[in-house]
Amino acid sequence: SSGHQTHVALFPSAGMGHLVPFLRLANTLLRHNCKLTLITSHPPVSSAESHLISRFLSAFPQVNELKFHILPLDPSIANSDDPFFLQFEAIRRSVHVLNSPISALSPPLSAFVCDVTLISSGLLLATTLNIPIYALFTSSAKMLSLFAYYPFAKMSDPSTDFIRIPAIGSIPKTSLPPPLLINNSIFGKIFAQDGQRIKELNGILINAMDAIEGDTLTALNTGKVLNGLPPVIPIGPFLPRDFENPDAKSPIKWLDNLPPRSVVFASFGSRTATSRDQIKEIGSGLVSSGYRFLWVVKDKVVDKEDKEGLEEIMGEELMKKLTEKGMVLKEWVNQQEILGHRAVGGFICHCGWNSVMEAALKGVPILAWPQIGDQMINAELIAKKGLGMWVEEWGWGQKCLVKGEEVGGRIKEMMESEALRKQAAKFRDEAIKAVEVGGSCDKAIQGLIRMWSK
Ligand code: BUP
Repeated sequence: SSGHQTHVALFPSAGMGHLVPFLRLANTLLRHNCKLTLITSHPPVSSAESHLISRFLSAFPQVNELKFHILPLDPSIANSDDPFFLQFEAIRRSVHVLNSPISALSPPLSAFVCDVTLISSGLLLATTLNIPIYALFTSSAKMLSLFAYYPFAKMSDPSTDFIRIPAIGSIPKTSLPPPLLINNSIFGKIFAQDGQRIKELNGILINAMDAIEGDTLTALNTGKVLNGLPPVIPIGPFLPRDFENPDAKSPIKWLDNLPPRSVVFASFGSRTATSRDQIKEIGSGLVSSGYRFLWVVKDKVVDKEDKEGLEEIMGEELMKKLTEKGMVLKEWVNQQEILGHRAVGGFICHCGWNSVMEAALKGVPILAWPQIGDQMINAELIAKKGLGMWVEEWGWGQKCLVKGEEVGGRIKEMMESEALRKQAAKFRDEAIKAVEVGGSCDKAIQGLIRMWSK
């Protein structure tokens, strides 16, 4: 095929929420016979990232890994305690190191795809090589519209509590990623700097689909959000792939013996820790819901530091009640397989965008509980589209304490909602259509490769 000579470099940034979609895209490009160079930053923040990269590289030995050692970050600019944000910044500041290894690649690159937090860095590299450059946007199209419009938003205007994005609507400032409200935060600076340069890209790839965000995608692509944006190309839903399977013991056998839609799956994503007090309330909420549950607990932000046993975290009494009705785990699980299991009927989800799209692909309703970042914007979106419910009063999961009784009640509400179940099933059907041979996703990828191979 004409894709044979197409050589694409992929440059993800830190965190599983960024790495996972890059490797799923990589897998798709490999299926279309592209040659790939994967740029990996060392050392990575979490073990989850190192494990996934090794699994990917051993499944696809033909992929060229370009290992790149990040330079230590000057502590005076390290005004954040989020290890993933610090890594974003460290990668950005080390990127010149890549100039010569990238120019030396053979065959020469046909295209460069960088993370959304690496747009300035990617532009620097791609411009010297004179090749097309794309960003992979790792969140929703709604979030992309904020990213594009942000440099023009009057953030500091005290007379309004909203940001009004043309053709999209108003987003309350309290729903924005919290670092955007803090002066000089790393995240805010990246957002402003890279947002401004978005027009210099050849295109933006996004794990989105028309069935969920058609209105926003159209607004972005017709200049209604901002004039002069490059094409926004929806290539979602990304398909989870076999190489992602962890070696850890699988809860699937446990699920196999349970009735359809009888289990609640609870997970709060890969990059936040739940406070001890909130863990206990969630535990009692799950027990009081009356449903069976599968719960992935994260007690530390970075997995390498997450060492304490469940018994110690929960206390003996709660642990006993939990194990009577459910399964509680502290290790990385195969989320896609769990969501796809017939026994799972609902998902308490932090609304990281990958997880939202996985739930849509499997037709599982969501009880949204945003923790940080873009997650509240995503939560609002899925509540509006009927893929899930969102209890606005709960606020940011990292800031409030929600009582167990309340959690239990909302779980019941989600599990019993016929409307949510129907709507989620509708999205699943649309998602399946999009990824079929000849579907929207397939066509978009083929179009890109054709363009790159010219
Ligand atoms: Br935790 C966990 N197993 O145990 P998101 C996550 N995942 O497969 P994030 C597992 O990691 P941000 C686990 O399926 C998804 O593909 C999950 O990405 C998978 O959220 C990915 O959902 C996590 O986008 O942060 O990483 O918490 O909001 O920054 O994307």
